[in-house]
Amino acid sequence: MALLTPEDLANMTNALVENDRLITELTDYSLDGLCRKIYGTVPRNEKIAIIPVTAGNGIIGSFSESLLFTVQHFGMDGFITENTDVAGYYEAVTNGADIILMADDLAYIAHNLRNGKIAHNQICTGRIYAEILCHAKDYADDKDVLVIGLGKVGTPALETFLNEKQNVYVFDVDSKRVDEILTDYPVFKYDPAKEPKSFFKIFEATPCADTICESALKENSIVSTPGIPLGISDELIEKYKVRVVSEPLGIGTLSMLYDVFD
Ligand code: NAD
Ligand code: 2YG
Ligand code: MG
Repeated sequence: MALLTPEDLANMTNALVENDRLITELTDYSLDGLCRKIYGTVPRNEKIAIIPVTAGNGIIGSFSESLLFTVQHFGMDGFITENTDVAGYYEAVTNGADIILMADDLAYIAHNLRNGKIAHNQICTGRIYAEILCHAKDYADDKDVLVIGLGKVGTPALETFLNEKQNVYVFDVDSKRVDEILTDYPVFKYDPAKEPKSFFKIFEATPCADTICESALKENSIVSTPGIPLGISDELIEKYKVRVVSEPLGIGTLSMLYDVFD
């Protein structure tokens, strides 16, 4: 898995605020309002503990701080434990934490200690970035959506689109993965070389740049993408007046928290 770097998180606070503004413009829901709608949950003064984890490649500078910013920005009560790992877990629980946020190199989870619910970042990130497109008010009647990247984030996004009755077109550089997806889900293959098609709604979750080609775009397309780095060039954004929802950590984190709330 591609790991976040402190550079990815350098502008995270501004990006979260700016993306919340854009999501509200596109959907008429603020980010927390959209989470409330799709999960049917609300925060109830839970105390959220963020535990830094040293396993594997270790602490990522600004990771815990970015989670704390997200929690507090949306009016919730959070703290970063002074200790890391197991000692941090003990500190969190003995200090009354209701929800634990912690990540190693393989999994970033939210665990609600009161109701037992657990959430995984990849699933919740795919889901919220997909729901943003499903709720795009300008394109409520256009059901076609392109999904680029069919991995651990893209697959739950695809499932969300199908649940929301969208027509899903899929692309991945790994043709075996495309074949698996075509076998398992009622989706269409997107093949820009043989059959170009353009979309108002594009979801992207790959670790590569420039995955979104010009022929996939329409004037005023919306790209909703957790992928790092960004999959669309500045030139194409400008040329097609594309609105891009993209932020490295906070949107997915809020989605995880609403997934484990009551
Ligand atoms: P993954 O490795 O499980 O899946 C990535 C998929 O993209 C693979 O199927 C791969 O074959 C495909 N791919 C790679 N290059 C491609 C290309 N050029 N064109 C089309 N498909 C291509 O990874 P993942 O866990 O699904 O994560 C995807 C991206 O999302 C990563 O960049 C990850 O860092 C990022 N991510 C961001 C957030 C966030 O909050 N912004 C959260 C989780 C993951
Ligand atoms: O506690 C810490 O500082 C570290 N142990 C956190 C490690 C997180 C590793 N995971 C990633 O970098 C991501 N691919 C998942 C994070 C979700 C948002 N992109
Ligand atoms: Mg995010």
